[in-house]
Amino acid sequence: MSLGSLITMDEFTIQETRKFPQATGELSSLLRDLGLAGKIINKQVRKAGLADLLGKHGATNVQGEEQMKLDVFANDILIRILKNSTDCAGIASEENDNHVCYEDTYSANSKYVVLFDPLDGSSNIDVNASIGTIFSIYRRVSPLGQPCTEEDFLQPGNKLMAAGYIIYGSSTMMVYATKISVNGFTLEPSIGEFCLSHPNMKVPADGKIYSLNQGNTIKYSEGMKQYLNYCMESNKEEGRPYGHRYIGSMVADLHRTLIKGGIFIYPADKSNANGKLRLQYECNPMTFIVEAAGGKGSSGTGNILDIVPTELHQRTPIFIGSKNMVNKAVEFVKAKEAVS
Ligand code: AHM
Ligand code: MG
Repeated sequence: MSLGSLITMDEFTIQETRKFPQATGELSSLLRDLGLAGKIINKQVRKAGLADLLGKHGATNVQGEEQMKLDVFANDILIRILKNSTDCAGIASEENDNHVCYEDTYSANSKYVVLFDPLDGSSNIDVNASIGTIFSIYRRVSPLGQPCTEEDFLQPGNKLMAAGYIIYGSSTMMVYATKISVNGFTLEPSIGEFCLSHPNMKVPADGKIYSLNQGNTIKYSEGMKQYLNYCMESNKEEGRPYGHRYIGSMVADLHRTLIKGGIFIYPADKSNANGKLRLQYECNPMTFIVEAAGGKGSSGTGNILDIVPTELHQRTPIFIGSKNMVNKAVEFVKAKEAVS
């Protein structure tokens, strides 16, 4: 494709917004700000090995996890860019204990709040594997003109206005979803713009890949163990045994799932009743994206998007990806729970 025929993410978003006469353009400009943060983070990720950006930062975050230098850099950039944005009332980050309210007049009058995991999959940073930034955008419920409140950030996923991710992989891509579609944009480095490369993304209803940390099997429930056996069992007609792929970076594992189909699971286990992944920073935005693309996300007991959060950093088990595969996995888990 020649440079002249590319559609930039900004052009695309503005064209889409025009379909809704009541739209004010604030959401588009917020997406542009997030894209800008993604470009800056991308620049640092690409030269991390040369710029002394690999390795640990020396501190731990609110969840007791060690922060990497790039985690801290990405978090600072997002907080700063969204503060300068005229369309964001405040943020909540996986790396911060509490939400942050921007108290200047522009921000206090902004109707959106943004939540993010600045650099997901950070254990992959030092080994040069794909990592990503995950974001979600809610319309605030607190009154305009005043600082935002924690309530704005504790909304269920079914209230999301938009969600997306930026993946720093073999190329850099930004994928974002609104309720009506999911579109992917690849960063064209020569012009520094995300350009439409994956229009109207759809998750196939079935897939042939299961993705989870199989090393944890000993801690899984009986239902989960039986589902794993099902995945590994031979059944020519159903295309089993399925292939197993696990990068250990949710963004990367789900980007593959979005394109090729399959299932990604981070279940509850004997040591973690709610699994590992965070509802507000990882599971809600990813489920919103996958559902807008025709797939499904479940906690094993219900839809992820229907969970009403009670705290910012809460966790949930997740089964997400191709609809039929998610239904099957949840069937196994539920059936076993019913008899035990
Ligand atoms: P992080 O937000 O601290 O990077 O942790 C989240 C990551 C996910 O990207 C990934 O799916 C999961 O942790 C991998 O965990 P595990 O190493 O237990 O398999
Ligand atoms: Mg994460």
